[in-house]
Amino acid sequence: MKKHFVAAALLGFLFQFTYFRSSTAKSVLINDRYRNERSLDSTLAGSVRIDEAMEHLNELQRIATAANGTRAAGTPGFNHTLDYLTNYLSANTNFKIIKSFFHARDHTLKHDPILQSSIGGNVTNHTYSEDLSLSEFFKVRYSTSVNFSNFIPITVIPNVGCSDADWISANPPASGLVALVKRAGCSFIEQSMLATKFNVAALLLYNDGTSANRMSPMIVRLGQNNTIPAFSLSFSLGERLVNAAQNPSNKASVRIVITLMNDKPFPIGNICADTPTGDPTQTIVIGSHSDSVHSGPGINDNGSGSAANLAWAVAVARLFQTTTYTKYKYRLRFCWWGAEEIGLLGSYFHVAQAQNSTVVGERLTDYVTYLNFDMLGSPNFMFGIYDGRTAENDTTPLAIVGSYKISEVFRDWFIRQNLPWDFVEFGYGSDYAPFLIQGIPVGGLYSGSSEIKTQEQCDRYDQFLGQGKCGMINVDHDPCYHKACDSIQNINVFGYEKMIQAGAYTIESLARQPDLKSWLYS
Ligand SMILES: *[C@@H]1O[C@H](CO)[C@@H](O)[C@H](O)[C@H]1NC(C)=O
Ligand SMILES: *[C@@H]1O[C@H](CO)[C@@H](O)[C@H](O)[C@H]1NC(C)=O
Ligand SMILES: *[C@@H]1O[C@H](CO)[C@@H](O)[C@H](O)[C@H]1NC(C)=O
Ligand SMILES: *[C@@H]1O[C@H](CO)[C@@H](O)[C@H](O)[C@H]1NC(C)=O
Ligand SMILES: *[C@@H]1O[C@H](CO)[C@@H](O)[C@H](O)[C@H]1NC(C)=O
Ligand SMILES: *[C@@H]1O[C@H](CO)[C@@H](O)[C@H](O)[C@H]1NC(C)=O
Ligand SMILES: *[C@@H]1O[C@H](CO)[C@@H](O)[C@H](O)[C@H]1NC(C)=O
Ligand SMILES: *[C@@H]1O[C@H](CO)[C@@H](O)[C@H](O)[C@H]1NC(C)=O
Ligand SMILES: CC(=O)N[C@H]1CO[C@H](CO)[C@@H](O)[C@@H]1O
Repeated sequence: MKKHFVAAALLGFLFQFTYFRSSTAKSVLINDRYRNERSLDSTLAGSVRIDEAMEHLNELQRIATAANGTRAAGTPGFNHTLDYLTNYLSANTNFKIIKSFFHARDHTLKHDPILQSSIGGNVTNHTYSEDLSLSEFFKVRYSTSVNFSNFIPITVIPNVGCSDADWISANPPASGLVALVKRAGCSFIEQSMLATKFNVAALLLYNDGTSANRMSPMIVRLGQNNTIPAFSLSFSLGERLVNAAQNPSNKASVRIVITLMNDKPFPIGNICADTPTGDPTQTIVIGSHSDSVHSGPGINDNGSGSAANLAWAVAVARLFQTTTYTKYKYRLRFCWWGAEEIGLLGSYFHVAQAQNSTVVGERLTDYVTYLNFDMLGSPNFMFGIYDGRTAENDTTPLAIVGSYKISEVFRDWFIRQNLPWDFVEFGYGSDYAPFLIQGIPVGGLYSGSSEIKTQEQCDRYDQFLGQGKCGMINVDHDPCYHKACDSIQNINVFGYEKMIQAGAYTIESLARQPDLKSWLYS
C-alpha cells in the first residue's frame, strides 16, 4: 500500500489543506471518507474524489515537465495528455471512447512581430503591443511566418481591394510587393484571397478612421488556409504609408518579421467518452480543454478542468457499477477539447461535426445542454458561476432561460453548503461559445484568472470561510495565469475540491431531472 501525503501550502499564503490518499481505495467503490452524501446533497458529489483529481494533475505536470514544460496543441506534451486521458478512461470506465482528429494551425507568436517602414530613407520601427490602443500594428490570425531580408516597396490598392478590378489597377502592380488595403465592405478574408491571387509579398490591412472606435488596428482573422503574411494597422499608420507611397521618390517600403511557433497545419484530437446507458438523443455534454498555452504547463488553466472531468467520469462509472445507484435517464458525454488556447478549435470543430451528422446520438439536436469546466483550482480563487443571463448576445432567448436555470442549480449548492459564490459573465473565452451560439443552454464554473479579488469579495468570503481565509485582496485570482508558474503548486486544493463537488452536484441534478428538456427549454 502506497500512502502519500500532500500538503498544499499554496504560494505560502493561502489555505492549508491536507489530506490522505490511499491507492487501495481504488478497489473500494465508495470509500467511507467520501460517503458523506447527505452533507454534500449529492451522491455523485460525495463519491467524486479530490485525491484522484490531484493525481491527474500531478500526471499532467509530469507530462509537461517531460515535454519542455508545455502541453500546448501540436507538441508532444499534448499528445501525451490525450494518451493519459484515453488510457485512464479505458482502464477505469466502460464508457465508449471516441477520438476525432482535425487539422489546425497554431498562430501563437514566438516573439513580438516587427514592422519597419522606410520613407525617404528614414527608417522607423513601429510600435507593437497586445493593447490595441497603444499599438500601431497588430498580428493577424492565420498570417504565415516571414522574415524579409530587405525592405519591400508598398503599393496602395485603389478603392478598398474588394474586386479584381481594384487589384488590376494598382500602380505599381501588387505582385511581389506589400499591398496596403483599407478596411472595407467586403471581409478581410475576401481581401486576403485577392491579395493571394495577385501574388503579394505581404498584406497590410488598415482601419478606416470613420469613427473613434475605428482608429486602432483591427482584430483580423483570415482563413486557416491563408498562405500570405499579414498585419492589421491603425488608421494613422495606414494613412501615413498611403501618403508616403504617393510620392515615388520616397521609395516607401517596409520590412516585416513574423515568427510563429508552428506554421504548418498539424493534427489535433478531441476525446469524448459516453456512458453506455441513457438516452443518446438527450445527451448532457460535459467539457473541458486538454491543451495548455505554450508558455507553461497549464495545470490550473485548464488542467484543473480536465482532471475534474476525468474524476467525474470515473466516479459516475463507479456508481453505475453499484446496484444501489439508479442509472441516469440521459446519456452523459464527457469531452476533452483540443486547441482551446489557439481559438477554441476543438469545440468549434465538434459542434460543426455534430451539425453535419445524421447519425442518431451524434447530431447537435441530440445535445440538451453543455457544461463547461475550465479553470477550477485558482490559488486566490473565487467560487465563480457563469450567469446564464449574461449570454444574451450570443444565443437565442430560450437558451438564456435554460442557462440561467443551470446557474441557479450551481448557486443553490454553494448556498446549501454555506459557501460564498460569485456570478461571472459569459465572454467569448472558452469552449461553451460554440454551443451557446447554436442555442444550447450552457453552464459552468470558473475560479478566476486575471481579475483581482476585491475587498468586498474578500469580506464576503471571510464571513463564510472564517476570518482571514479569503486569500489576497487586490491580487489576481490566478497570478500565474498563462505563465510557466501555472504548475501543480498553483492549485488551491480547498477551493478546487469545492468546485469539483459543485460540478458533481450539478451534473447529477441535471441528470436526475424527470424531463430535462422541458425543464430547460420552457
Ligand atoms: C524546448 O523549448 C526551447 C525554448 O523554448 C526550444 O528552444 C526547444 O527547441 C524546445 N525543445 C523541444 C524538443 O521542443
Ligand atoms: C501527435 O499525434 C498525432 C496523431 O497520432 C500525430 O500525427 C502527430 O505527429 C503527433 N504530434 C507530436 C508532436 O508528437
Ligand atoms: C527624415 O527624417 C529627418 C529627421 O527627422 C527629417 O528632417 C526629414 O524630413 C525626413 N525625411 C523624410 C523624407 O521624411
Ligand atoms: C529597430 O528594430 C530593429 C530590429 O528589432 C533594431 O535592431 C533597431 O535597433 C531598432 N531601431 C530603432 C531606431 O529603434
Ligand atoms: C531574420 O533573418 C535575418 C537574416 O536575414 C536574421 O539575422 C534574423 O535573426 C532573422 N530574424 C528572425 C526573427 O528570425
Ligand atoms: C479558405 O478559407 C476561407 C475561409 O475559411 C474560405 O472562404 C475559402 O473558400 C477557402 N479557400 C480554399 C481555397 O479552400
Ligand atoms: C461538414 O460538411 C461539409 C460539407 O460536406 C464539409 O465540407 C465539412 O468539412 C464538414 N465539417 C465537419 C466538421 O465535418
Ligand atoms: C447586448 O445587446 C444589448 C441590446 O441588444 C446591448 O444593449 C448590449 O450592449 C449588448 N451587450 C454586449 C456585451 O454586447
Ligand atoms: C474559463 C477560463 O478562464 N478559461 C480560460 C482557459 O484558457 C483560455 C485561453 O487562454 C482563456 O481565455 C480562458 O479564460
